[in-house]
Amino acid sequence: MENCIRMIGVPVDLGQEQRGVDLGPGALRYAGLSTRLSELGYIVEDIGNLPVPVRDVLGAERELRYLPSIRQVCETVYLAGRSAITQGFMPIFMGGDHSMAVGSIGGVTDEQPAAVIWVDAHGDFNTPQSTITGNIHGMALAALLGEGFPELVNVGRPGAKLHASDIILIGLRELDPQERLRLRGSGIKAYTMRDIDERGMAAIAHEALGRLAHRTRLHVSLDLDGLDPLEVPGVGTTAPGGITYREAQLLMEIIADTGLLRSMDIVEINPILDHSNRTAKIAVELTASAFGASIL
Ligand code: Z70
Ligand code: MN
Ligand code: MN
Ligand code: MN
Repeated sequence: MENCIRMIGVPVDLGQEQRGVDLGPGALRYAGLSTRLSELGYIVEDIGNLPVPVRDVLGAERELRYLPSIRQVCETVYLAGRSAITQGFMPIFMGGDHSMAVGSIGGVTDEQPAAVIWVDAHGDFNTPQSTITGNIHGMALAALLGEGFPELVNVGRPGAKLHASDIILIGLRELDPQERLRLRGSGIKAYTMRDIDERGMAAIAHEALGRLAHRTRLHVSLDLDGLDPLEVPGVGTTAPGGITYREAQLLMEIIADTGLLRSMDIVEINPILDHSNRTAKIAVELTASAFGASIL
């Protein structure tokens, strides 16, 4: 059972403004995610896409930033994540924007806690008070720590789903002013691009995993905008100066070595802004490495 992966599509684009991230699950399927993981020896089950309302029919929710629908999607994702774990599967949640992580990380921690490595250019640590854009994908991590909209904080079960010590951010380079202050006061360990440049990804990956050693299960939340947009152009919010493909590969390989990876999010892929599905192809390779693919 250690050997079974369940792919779960979450075509949600309600957490941000750019059109196209709802096409992420299809892009990952076309890029061969299932085949690539099967080749590694996993039994892979794709359960298709979870029901997500299309924003074009949600006019009335626009002013609410689609909070009611995002909450409903996250409840559904939560149940799917919890079921996958209790049935012995390792779920891979294919986004969609990062708002869905409120459900996925909530669901996979329903029975047992997990540590999270959150790869992102952004902190996603805004609250309704600190946000500039109002976009809920920029609030996902805060909600998981119990801060912000109660509708998100209480998805699946009441209250925070993670402790600050359970999370490591890697790839950070763009924070809103209030978000920055919040993150500095949070106790969350974040490795910025400066840290990666100065110390190298290998040192950071090993140190990060050491800091998470109090947990026996690991979840990777991979926002593709953590990578450099020169290599990964198909994301909604591009931030220059990101993690290289090679650095990301190394991080995933070092994560795989722990044998602790049990679940993963792949989010923010925007095939409309991409070139020949390159971003999804890179995401497939990174996922394969996280699940144990090695060169030799
Ligand atoms: C900004 C906001 C964000 C992802 C962009 C950006 C947030 N801090 N998150 N892309 N995944 O709108 O709150
Ligand atoms: Mn994000
Ligand atoms: Mn991001
Ligand atoms: Mn983004």
